[in-house]
Amino acid sequence: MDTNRLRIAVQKSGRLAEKSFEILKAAGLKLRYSKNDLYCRVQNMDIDLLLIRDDDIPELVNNDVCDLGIVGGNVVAEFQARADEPENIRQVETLGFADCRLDLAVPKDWNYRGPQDLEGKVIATSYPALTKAFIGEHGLNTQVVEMSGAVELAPRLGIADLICDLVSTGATLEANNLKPVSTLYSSQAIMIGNLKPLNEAKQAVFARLLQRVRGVLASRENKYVMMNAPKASVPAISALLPGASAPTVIQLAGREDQVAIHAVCAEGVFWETMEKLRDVGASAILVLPIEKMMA
Ligand code: PRT
Ligand code: ZN
Repeated sequence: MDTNRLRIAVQKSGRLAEKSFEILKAAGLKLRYSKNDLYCRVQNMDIDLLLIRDDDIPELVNNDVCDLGIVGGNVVAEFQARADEPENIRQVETLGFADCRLDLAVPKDWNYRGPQDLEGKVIATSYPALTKAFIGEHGLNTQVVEMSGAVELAPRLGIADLICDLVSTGATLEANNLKPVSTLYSSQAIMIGNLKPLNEAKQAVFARLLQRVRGVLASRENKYVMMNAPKASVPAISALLPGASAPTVIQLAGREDQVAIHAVCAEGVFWETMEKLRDVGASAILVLPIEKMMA
């Protein structure tokens, strides 16, 4: 094991895998791997990827086998809620994909009024530690049955009265005649790291990687906006540009009263915004994606 190469744990296949690779590739990592590989050596940086099941990622970062991991916040929260001893994990960055919620869901015909209604009931879940923490907080006498999958079937099979499961669109609950009543945890993919300081070589690679990952995330959120306008409209236009700091104003050649305005907008630029810009005098409005950003 090369102690100077940064090791990152990534889900091998599943809901996180593709987007995790996408971010790393966008950060400039040259990756070559095949479906059966458990390990991927990055060709142009001192980084190795370990391709594994998402459930194993917190533990591998916690015990220092990997320096970093990309995993759902829900899996990390469950790991932390389960741990008997303090763990060595920290969140490095939120990555803005794989959004979901860990919800309590009950049969649709329940008239759920609050946690007190869970007294004496049975909850099926793949997240027993987070579920028990919720029960503990509310001082309830409620039983938890751990299931590794198909949790949504539990009420129908008579295994449990209700469930605590991940929800994104809500279609699975709907299909099983269940409704969400309470959110225990709001999740997205996160990058985690070990608390122990890295050696000098790894720290340098980590700093570079993190700056690039942040640049990738920022470039996704930001748009480059350009337009022409009469000089007098500049204040009104600046006020309309969402999340933009001072725009660049350039004199148009041969047009005394006309300028070009360029700005990086930190929020979405919608058709409504473009229509308002046009109403205050802007023309030839362009909204462009940004490929890379570095502060
Ligand atoms: O094989 P491995 O163990 O690595 O993968 P896995 O099967 O355990 O996990 P995977 O790939 O399914 O999910 C990985 C991570 O994706 C989760 O830990 C979450 O952080 C995130 N994620 C985002 C989701 C969902 N959305 C999601 N909808 N994980 C699971 N679901 C399931 C949910 O359990 C339920 O069965 O999808 C169903 C609900 O979806 P909707 O759209 O019908 O509400
Ligand atoms: Zn898993």
